[in-house]
Amino acid sequence: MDKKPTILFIAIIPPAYSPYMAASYGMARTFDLLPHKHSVLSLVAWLRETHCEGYYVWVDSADSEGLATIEKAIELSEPHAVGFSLVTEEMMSHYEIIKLLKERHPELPIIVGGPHVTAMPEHTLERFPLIDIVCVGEGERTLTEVLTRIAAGQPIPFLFDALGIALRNESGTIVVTPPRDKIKDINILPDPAYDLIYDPDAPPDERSAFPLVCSYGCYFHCTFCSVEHGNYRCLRPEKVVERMHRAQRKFGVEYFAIRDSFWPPLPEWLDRFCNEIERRRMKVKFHFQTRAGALRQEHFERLKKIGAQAIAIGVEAGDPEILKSIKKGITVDMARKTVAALNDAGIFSIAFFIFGNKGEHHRTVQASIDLAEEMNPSIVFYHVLHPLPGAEAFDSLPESQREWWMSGKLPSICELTVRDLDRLAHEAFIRYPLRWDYLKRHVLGGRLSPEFRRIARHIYLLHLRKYVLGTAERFQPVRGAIGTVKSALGR
Ligand code: B12
Ligand code: SF4
Repeated sequence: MDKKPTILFIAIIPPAYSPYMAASYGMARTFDLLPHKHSVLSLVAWLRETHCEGYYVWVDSADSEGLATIEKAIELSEPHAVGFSLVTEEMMSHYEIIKLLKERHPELPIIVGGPHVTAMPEHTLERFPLIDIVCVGEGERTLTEVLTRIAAGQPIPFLFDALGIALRNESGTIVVTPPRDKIKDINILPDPAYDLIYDPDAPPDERSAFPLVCSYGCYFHCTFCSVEHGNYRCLRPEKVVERMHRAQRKFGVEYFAIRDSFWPPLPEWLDRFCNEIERRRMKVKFHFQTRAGALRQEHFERLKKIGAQAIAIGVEAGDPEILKSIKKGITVDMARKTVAALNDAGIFSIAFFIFGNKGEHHRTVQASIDLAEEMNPSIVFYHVLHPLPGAEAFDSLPESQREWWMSGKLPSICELTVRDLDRLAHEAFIRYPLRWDYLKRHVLGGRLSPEFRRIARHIYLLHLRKYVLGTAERFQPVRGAIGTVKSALGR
């Protein structure tokens, strides 16, 4: 039998990768132990339904060991093409792999997709000459067509009539083809190919979260965000529960990382989701990010009962003017009410803020810090704005700064420098839990479960240690002694 059109996906996943509640917190639960790309799992599942095949290999870095692992995967899978799913910050590191690959396998076409290259298809082909095809936007149907035609022996320039890609034509000119229609009903998509990340020697336990995405697109227009705005579509809640059920039975998954930009799509959707979990008497654990103002305390109480562990919200800014200007569509008051409801329900609450949006200055940064402390979630993360290709914030950069991600020199779009923003974010982060209100709500009292109370205590103690060591370090005479203490503590 002829070999099916086959692609091998490659990713670099640094060993200590662990977002949000990072392993550096020394916690048993890191909330997202499997930072694998949902895109790869979705695409491979779709390929298998359309008479193609996909494999996935991930390595720690582009070193010789990583390369040997990739070589082995190529030997075993004999792909017709190699694929990469890329966000902006991965572009440069993954291009190192592409360079090494092309030296060894010049005949293998390199196909890339994901939010970064979707935002800059022409730039990708211009500045990264070893990339052959860019998939612009949703990849399922595009990849099936492109891969099938490549496997049938069509040279890449002949694919100029495939929709939703960018490529070089016969004369070497870069061509972006017309967009492909989106999949209208995403309920037709198969379950993600979880087998790609399932390791029978280390079956999932409650510390390993399997990713779950219930929606495509987004109907909001936040200026710092590069998702495709509009075209929001979601799975039926019963379909999602069915997927979770199958993943539990097939792979023993206990914990799901729901990775939608915001979840649930609507309160009524959530009711149906909860009903279905209860009807099936499923025992699951999960975390997700919701929007301020979307849910009330009774929702959180119900969610806690059916297994919600931690819930995050993107508050972004404490200054009402900044909040309005970034088009988040929420108010400070909505954020206050949501965090209060989460805390009252005893769910571990996480709030995200961004420092450095347009118009930011010392006073507005302070307003964010004040709001965070007033709301008093279980943990706060202050991020410095990255003006990402595809986001409105990126368009406000002068031409000369639009390749910042290639040099790694992050530009600022406000009057504070990135260095200032970094320092303010770091200091506020360390100080955040060091308050009596924090201790009272999350460590000594409140409704968190014993497990999460332990996590909050750990956060408190870790930050206290960092704060004390950091403060003492500023005094010249004790610097040496602090260095010794630090190395004794292993940090
Ligand atoms: C879940 C998620 C995460 C998860 C998992 C990340 C992951 N690697 O999958 C976590 C929490 C770990 C995470 C971390 C980060 N994320 Co994130 N994340 C998302 C989120 C909410 C959903 C992504 C998703 O799974 N979508 C569903 C899949 C099916 O869609 P998709 O990825 O777009 O893929 C489709 C197409 O793009 C295409 N496609 C994708 N790859 C390929 C490859 C080929 C060959 C082809 C043909 C097609 C194709 O086909 C797919 C199916 O249609 C998006 C926002 C969003 N709503 O999309 C942000 C988003 C992707 N993240 C973003 C960012 C910035 C980050 C971080 C850098 C944040 C940080 N500072 O730490 C890190 C980087 C981590 C990393 N190395 O990937 C940005 C990326 C912007 C950009 N210009 O690159 C986004 C778009 C949000 C934003 N702020 O704008 N993230
Ligand atoms: S940040 Fe805003 S635009 Fe981006 S996914 Fe979330 S709600 Fe949508």
